[in-house]
Amino acid sequence: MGKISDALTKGNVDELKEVVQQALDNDAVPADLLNKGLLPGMEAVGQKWKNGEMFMPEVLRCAKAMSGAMDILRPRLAKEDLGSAGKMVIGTVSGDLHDIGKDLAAMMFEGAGYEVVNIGIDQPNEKFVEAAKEHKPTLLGMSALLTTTMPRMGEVINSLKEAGIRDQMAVIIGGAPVTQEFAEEIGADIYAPNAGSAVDLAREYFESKA
Ligand code: B1M
Repeated sequence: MGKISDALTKGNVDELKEVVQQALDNDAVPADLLNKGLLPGMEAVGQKWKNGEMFMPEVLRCAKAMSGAMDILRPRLAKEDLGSAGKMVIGTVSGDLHDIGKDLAAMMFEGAGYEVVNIGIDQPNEKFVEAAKEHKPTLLGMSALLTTTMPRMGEVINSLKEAGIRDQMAVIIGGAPVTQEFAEEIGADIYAPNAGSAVDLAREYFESKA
């Protein structure tokens, strides 16, 4: 497990894939590789980032390595091993093409064990609602980088209410121009100032509701 965490925190995509494949070839339990190797590794990356000990290009490399390892592991994991932390639908709102922060947040959630459905950029309000109906997430995430597209977030929340499904999920929003005040104004449950803290904030939110 140490080798897996090491390769992950180094952001070494090929080494991590190789170590994970070797472990599987040696009959390691897939869920153990996830829970005892990859997830603690990704948690360490998140912490280092929050503490300013790691910079974004390194975090992106680690997240990419995590993603590559998950591609190998996913088909080997029993359904019940996945999504134990919850299910998330995430996208960038209509009119907005920025995806780096959104993808970073998606990878952090995937790294934390969420099953993530990333619906992409420039997604019309109704696509969020359709995806929420189809995937029944515990968490719906929206990203906006433009002051002109931020209002779409509130509109999506209103559409979720109209569809009668708003209470079935928590809504988390982020993006450079987004603020806590704005989140409260539009009735989002969680505002995440950065992708590193998003997972912890979601965890705290769900714990407060439990
Ligand atoms: Co654009 N852009 N851009 N841009 N762009 C900004 C956002 C801008 C601030 C630049 C500026 O003028 N200083 C400005 C917005 C001004 C405003 O509205 N206040 C701007 C503009 C104006 C535009 C265009 C209109 C430019 C033009 O064409 N005239 C145009 C709009 C296109 C459109 O969307 N319709 C445009 C286009 C582009 C590119 C396509 C060239 C490119 C995007 C490429 C891509 O995403 N694939 C781009 C880029 C790269 C930027 C900047 C330089 C960098 C954005 C970025 O990726 N940052 C940006 C200036 C800046 O922010 N310094 C700028 C890194 C990323 C990790 O940070 O996305 O903030 P960020 O995500 C953070 C947090 O916000 C948070 O976590 C992340 C990591 O901590 N977070 C979440 C984000 N989403 C989250 C979701 C969560 C949780 C946390 O949960 C759901």
